Amino acid sequence: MSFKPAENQFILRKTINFKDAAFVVVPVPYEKTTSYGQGTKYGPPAVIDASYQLELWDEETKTETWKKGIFTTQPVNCALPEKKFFPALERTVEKLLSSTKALPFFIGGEHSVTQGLLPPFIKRHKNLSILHFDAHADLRVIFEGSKHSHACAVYPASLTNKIVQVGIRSVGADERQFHNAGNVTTHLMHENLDFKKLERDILRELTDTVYLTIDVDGFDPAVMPGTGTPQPGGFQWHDAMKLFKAVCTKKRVVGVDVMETAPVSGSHITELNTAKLVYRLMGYLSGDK
Ligand SMILES: [Mn+2]
Repeated sequence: MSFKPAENQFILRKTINFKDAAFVVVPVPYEKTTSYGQGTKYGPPAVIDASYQLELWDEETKTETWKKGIFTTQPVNCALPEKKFFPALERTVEKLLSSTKALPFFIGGEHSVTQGLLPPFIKRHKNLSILHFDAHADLRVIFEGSKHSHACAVYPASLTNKIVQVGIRSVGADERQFHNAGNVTTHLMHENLDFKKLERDILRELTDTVYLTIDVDGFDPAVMPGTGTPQPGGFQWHDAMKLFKAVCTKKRVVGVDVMETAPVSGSHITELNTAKLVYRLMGYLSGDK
């Protein structure tokens, strides 16, 4: 089976054949549990619109990554009630993984979406580990009445899979027992400002097969101002790129999600930077290992 192309394709307006894609972009504009700033549901279309402002030649990777083939699907239906949405999302991801060898990039949407994305990857890949880039630990069992809250994004996966967290500078009293415990290794931001050491540590802690989940609030708010729950003191652009490059070139990355872009009226910074991040990661993932 194949997926229907979106009207607006990431980076290029021209639609390629689904079967020719090296990367599949899946917009997931889901927003139900945002607890502070709102607007993540507007993230995916804003990121795709912003992608047209990027140069096709990436000045760092020195490649025209679009030539590898990027196919953007129509957005996932996010109008379902919470209880139905997550099983439906899992089925969609399962179908996607059975239909293509292309590497999926999911664009959110609030971070709880990751709970619906991960199970098919966990089923398929033995010993999958998760690199979790975020300001927040997202390890709550339940938050404001929902297990599918953005504040619980990686808790279910932490019960079965290795999770390595970076950028973390906000941990709640009700989740602190889960950070640096069980399957979770948490690199608190202020304790890990030696980024060369951090890179060595995460490469050692991750298994060979990695899923990368990125909350844009892992970056400093100067880099990503448009996000629901910002925290001061996050990653600067180049420090984060070095870490991502190391992981993308030294591990087998099987899936990526980039979540929590919430456009700010009158400013395009966050969606443009998110689009650049997505294109850059595709560039890192295009090289030979
Ligand atoms: Mn976060």
